[in-house]
Amino acid sequence: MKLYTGPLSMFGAKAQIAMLEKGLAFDCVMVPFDRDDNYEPKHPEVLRVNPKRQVPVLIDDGIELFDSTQIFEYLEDRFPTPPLWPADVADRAKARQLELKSDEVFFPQVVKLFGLQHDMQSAPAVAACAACARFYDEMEALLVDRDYLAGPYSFADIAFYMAHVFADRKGAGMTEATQRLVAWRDRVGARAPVRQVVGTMMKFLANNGRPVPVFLQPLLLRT
Ligand SMILES: N[C@@H](CCC(=O)N[C@@H](CS)C(=O)NCC(=O)O)C(=O)O
Repeated sequence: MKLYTGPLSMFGAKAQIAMLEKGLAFDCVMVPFDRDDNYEPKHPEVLRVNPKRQVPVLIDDGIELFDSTQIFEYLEDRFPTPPLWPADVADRAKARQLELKSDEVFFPQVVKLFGLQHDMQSAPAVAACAACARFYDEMEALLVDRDYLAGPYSFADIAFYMAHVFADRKGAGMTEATQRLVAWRDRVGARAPVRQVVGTMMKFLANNGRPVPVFLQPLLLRT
């Protein structure tokens, strides 16, 4: 199996973590990268497989897929153990909604901040940070009776963990106001696949002279 991703790809990291959680052996191809939100030059395999010209792309024995969520679904169908969606149909539907909300409701607020780093006091930046804080409150409420967002550890946790790492990088991290969520962050962040993928990403940032979120700085000390 071959996974095409980028050194700072939030969506690629989702796929990478899931593949490691499932104990899969795969080659990880890092595509050329120039800035956070636009990679040039495009890798020819990415252009061939993905009309959206983005990573991640997964190639497995004739199956060629793009989009991290589609990759999650394929991984679960092809490698059901260990499961990363809840077994119960209703719980599974809720987990899928959470995963989608993380990518398509929360993360777009973070993307707004990419272009506003020079002016975090501006009205659009303040509004995006407030939207992130409201989302954190929503996730905090879910954790009142469980350790993970959808019950058992799932793709929903992987997606939101990665999205929130980028939110923190861009000035909209969670705070002590959401203590259960901070404990969730520590719980997810302690998993070996998460440490491996996020640790590599943080080292890439540090080696390029870019800031590393405070809560992830201990990962830089690992050999
Ligand atoms: N919905 C897609 C989003 C993929 C995406 O936005 N990929 C980014 C990297 S995180 C990308 O390739 N950006 C580079 C570009 O568009 O040039 C997914 O879940 O995979």
